Amino acid sequence: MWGMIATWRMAVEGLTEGANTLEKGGSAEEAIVKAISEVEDFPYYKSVGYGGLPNEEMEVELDAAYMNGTTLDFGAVGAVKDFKNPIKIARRLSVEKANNFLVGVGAEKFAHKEGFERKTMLTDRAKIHYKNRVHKLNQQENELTPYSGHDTVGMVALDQQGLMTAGTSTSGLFMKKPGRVGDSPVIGSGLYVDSEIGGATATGLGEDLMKGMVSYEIVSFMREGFSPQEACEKAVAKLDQKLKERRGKAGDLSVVAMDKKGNYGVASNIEGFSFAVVTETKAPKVYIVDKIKEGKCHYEKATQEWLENYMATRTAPLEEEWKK
Ligand code: SD4
Repeated sequence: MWGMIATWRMAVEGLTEGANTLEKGGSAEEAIVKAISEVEDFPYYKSVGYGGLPNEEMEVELDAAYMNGTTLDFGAVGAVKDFKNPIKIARRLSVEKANNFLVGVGAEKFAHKEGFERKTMLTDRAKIHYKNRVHKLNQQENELTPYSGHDTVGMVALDQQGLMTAGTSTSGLFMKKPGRVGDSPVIGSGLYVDSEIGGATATGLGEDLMKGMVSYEIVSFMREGFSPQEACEKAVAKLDQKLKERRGKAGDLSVVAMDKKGNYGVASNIEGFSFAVVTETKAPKVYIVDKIKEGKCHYEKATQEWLENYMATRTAPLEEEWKK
């Protein structure tokens, strides 16, 4: 059996590429790096790689992580500027004996020394998003939340040899403070994988996801014998409830998981979360997830209309509201 699951609709092209590798017997490591790089390179996805949304100072700072579920090696970068594929830097760091998680200037020095490709990651389109947001902020109080339809990519892959891997890549929260690092590169929170059990990855409000170390929690539930679907539902319901009880509200929490047999699961406390999945027996497809209700999360295949509308809105010309 082989398979791959990922957060959000935008992962499906990358996932399809990754599936080609897995189908031919390629490794889950190669598949995930290829799949996530593809998402990073696509300029219209607003929270990943090239075209990612900038921080408060209009700079794109990227977080990414990679984990090998057999050796438990991991590599991660935080707040990295102007490198084309942060996931590749994370993967490279995973083979170091120490210094596996580097941030800011340190991460950039490492990437430069290792010859990773540099690229200006701020696009004209992202600048318009930024200026429109500043304009709105000047008009009204606005809380820092994940961009609606936010797009952090998180993936879990299983190959024919039984290796499982997980990876994430994001520009984090739109308008974050310079130097802010979210949950995505934090092992246990943004992602976790153990080839003997399964893997999970999360997207949403990093500051809340980290309060529950949600990916590790899901893998722990799977270790106890819960299916990936039950494990995702339990982890999201538990954290959502805890946050509401103790803090009065819970941020966006969405997760996906796959076990070592290729069974998968998903849960979210928001409407409109989407995910993509492929297995040996199922072609790559996108599903739309309903908000968790009474501990259960339902999902349905995305309609053709939804898929077309998604791409049309992502690529539509942007209005420069700040000029009006
Ligand atoms: C973060 N979890 O940096 C990320 C944001 C995210 O889709 O998932 N956006 O907090």
